[in-house]
Order: sequence, then structure tokens, then C-alpha cells
Amino acid sequence: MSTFPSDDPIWNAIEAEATRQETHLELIASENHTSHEVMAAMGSCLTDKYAEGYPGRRYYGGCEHVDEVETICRDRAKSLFGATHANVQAHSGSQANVAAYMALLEPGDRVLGMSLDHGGHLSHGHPKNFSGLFYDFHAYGVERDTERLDLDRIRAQALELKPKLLLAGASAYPRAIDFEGLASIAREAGSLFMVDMAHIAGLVAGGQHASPVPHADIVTMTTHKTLRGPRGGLILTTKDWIKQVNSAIFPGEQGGPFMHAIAAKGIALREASEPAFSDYAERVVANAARLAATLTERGLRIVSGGTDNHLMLVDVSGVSLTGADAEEALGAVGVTCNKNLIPYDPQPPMKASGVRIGTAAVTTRGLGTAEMETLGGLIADVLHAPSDEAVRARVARSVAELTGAFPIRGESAAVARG
Ligand code: DSN
Repeated sequence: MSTFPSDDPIWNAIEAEATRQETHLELIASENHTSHEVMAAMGSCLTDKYAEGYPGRRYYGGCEHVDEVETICRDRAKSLFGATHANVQAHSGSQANVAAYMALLEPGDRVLGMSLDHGGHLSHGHPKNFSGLFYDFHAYGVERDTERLDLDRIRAQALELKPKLLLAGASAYPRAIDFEGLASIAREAGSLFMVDMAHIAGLVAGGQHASPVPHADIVTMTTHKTLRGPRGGLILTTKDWIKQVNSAIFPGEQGGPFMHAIAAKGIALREASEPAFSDYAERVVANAARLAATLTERGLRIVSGGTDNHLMLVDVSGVSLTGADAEEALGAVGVTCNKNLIPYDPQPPMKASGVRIGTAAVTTRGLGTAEMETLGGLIADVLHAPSDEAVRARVARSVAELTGAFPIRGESAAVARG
């Protein structure tokens, strides 16, 4: 295409990805669509700049402008989340977690975190992940009958194990997490308390989930999920851990910070502090609730019976599918989601019995609760007849109508972004 900077085929692939995003409904719960401003900062000249160190204390010259960028970004993070200190340099959520563990723990220390099989995260102690390799991780999970966390059970485990660190946070848990209650358990067990709020950071910023910041020693997050910023990590603390966090990030585990990403994080934090973002967060949660209710009405089982946040897990074993089958069938009609283990899943992770569905990205492009009812009906149509080509063709047409009516960077998305 003539607008490409060169004839490099990578530009064709980028163009194709733009078309894929525009023509599919993105229900992957960890994804979102960023603003023009965030995108522009990511593609700015700041990508060229090395700035190892922190504002005012760099190992390179010429850092006066990136110092300003990082200082603004840090201040916005502190102000938005009510934290005393922030480090905005982590390249990703996992790298934020590396730094938090390095700040709080010695190698081999005991940690109690949420089981990946019940909705936790790889970097919360998976045996093949650095976390499981370097620290002594133990897991708590959800109850078999309620599929929710039970604080009494976690308390008993914590008092028995006496972990150095109690870790909260999840990548596939649809219910509100009682951070205050968990902090109290940590105190009773003599443990430090850390929260990875990657998935719900935007809901916390928008007032749709209680904040862990006042209760935790360290809070980590990603900036690209519900927070709707660029790919990246961010660390907050209201306690006295910032020196340890800063030196864990640099020189502990990273070299030069990605200044373009820090600029984009700063822009996203400004966007998230505007009133329109609170409306957005409210609509994300309302959309998830309506979608879960519609799927339930159509005979699909939602893990734990519903959702309090931006995501839900649909148990597709009840319609004799694996999560992998469901992901494929929905992908074929333009609905993108991911297979996901459900609690006590008899299937292996690459098949799984569930799909995870989130509403952050579709809410950004402007879909509301009426569209969630339509979408829920379409998803149910496919999951009840996954091999029926006539159903697939009809649903694909309806998805195309929705994506056409709600372009990612069109008017409805501009209104949704505020
Ligand atoms: N991979 C992310 C998710 O999909 O939830 C977590 O890092």
C-alpha cells in the first residue's frame, strides 16, 4: 500500500493485523484498544533514547526530556492510585513481579499465592517459571462448590505455612477480591502482602473494584489490560519498599527503560484519571454482567455463577466441547477469545474445559449492554451448534454488522474513550 514507509512485508502483516482487529470482536480479557495518543507515544523518538538510572541520576547524557517524561508518569501513577511511591520502568507485568519478589524476598523464601489452575498467573509460582524456580511457592485455590476464594480456608493455610509473602491477584478470576481481608490474614500470619492487580487495574482506577494499594506492601500491574495503556508494567508502594523496588528493576533485572513506553503509560494514566474513564470502567463491568446473564439464559454455565469484574469463564463441557473447540468455533465467526482452565478442570491446559471472555476491548469500541445481549445470543448459537456451517455463516454476518457499526477508532469508540 502506498502509505507504507517501505515495501517491507512486515507492513503488510501490520496492515492485516489492523484489519483483523477491526473485523473481529476482541474478547480476550487481557487485551484492549489504545488511544491515538498512546499509540503515537509508542511510535515516538523516545524509542531511540537510553536512560539507565532514574530521573536526575542517569548513566547517560541527554536525559533532560526523558527525565521530565518519567517524573510526570510517576506522579500520575501515584496520584491516580493513591500511592506514596511508583516505579514505571518495568517492561511487563512479569518483570514487575520479578522486582517485587526481589524487593521483598530472598531466594528460597516461602510464598503463598493463587493456583494458576484456579485462575492465578504463571509468574505466581508455576514450577517452570522463574517464580517457581527461585522461590518456594505454595498455592491456594477456589472452593469446589462455590468456585470462589474462601478467606477462612486461605487463613488456615497461611497460619499453617507462615509464608514470608502472601500474594493476591489473578488472571482468570471473575469475582471481587477482598484485599483488606487478605491483608489482615497476612498480618496474622506474619507475612508480607503483595497484590498483582494486572487484570483489574483499570477497574480500580475507575472505581469499580476496591483498591489494594492501602493494604499491600507492594502492588504490581500491567498497563495494557483494563487500564488501556501500552504494553508494560508498573509498581506501586505505600510502604517503605521503593528503594528495594528501584534497585531490583535497575540494576537488578533490567537495563535501559523503554522511554517511549513510559511516555505512553503517562498518557494512559492521564486518560484514566479523566471522568470518562470511570464511565468506561462502569460500562466494562455492566457489559460483563449482561453478557454472563445472557449466556446463562441460553443454557451455558458460567463459573461461579457470574462475574463482578470484566471477565467470565464459560464452562463449555456442558455442551460437550473443550475450550480449544470453542475457541476455534468462535474464532471462525470473528469472535476472539481464549481457551482457559476452569477450577478442578479434568482437561489439560491446551484443551481446557472453558473459555475466558472479557469485555474491556469491546466496551472501548462502544458496544453497550444491548449489544452484549446480541453478542451473548450469537456466542450461544455457535457453542450449541459449533459445526453447523449455516449457523456459522449467519453469526459471522451478524458479527460483521457489529464490527462495522462500532469501528475501533470510530465515533462510538471516541465517545467510549471520552
Ligand atoms: N497473559 C495474560 C492474560 O492473558 O491474562 C496475563 O499475563
